[in-house]
Amino acid sequence: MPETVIKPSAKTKPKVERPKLYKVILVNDDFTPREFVVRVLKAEFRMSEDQAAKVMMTAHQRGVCVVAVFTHDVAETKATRATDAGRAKGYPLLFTIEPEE
Ligand code: NFA
Repeated sequence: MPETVIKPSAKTKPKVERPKLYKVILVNDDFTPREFVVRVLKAEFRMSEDQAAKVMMTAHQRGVCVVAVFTHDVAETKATRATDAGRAKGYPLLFTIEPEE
């Protein structure tokens, strides 16, 4: 018995949306100890000692350094946690986020 095949009248556009990405930025200051910045980068962003030291020194010398790129939620959570880790010790350490491109 032949089947009736109903063809969709309109094609649905396959839409695979990529989430917008955000950079987490480390901002230099004159007070937070270098070793503390490195410790926070290792703990919150799972960096090696070498990676963390490079990022810290780049921010120290240039004013800012991109730490990593994440979806909005993750970027915001990590930036907040890392900033709070400094605040808990009385340091003005600051991590901000900004949209990529
Ligand atoms: N500039 C800080 C110091 O000399 C170190 C630092 C680097 C702080 C990067 C914040 C961000 N102790």
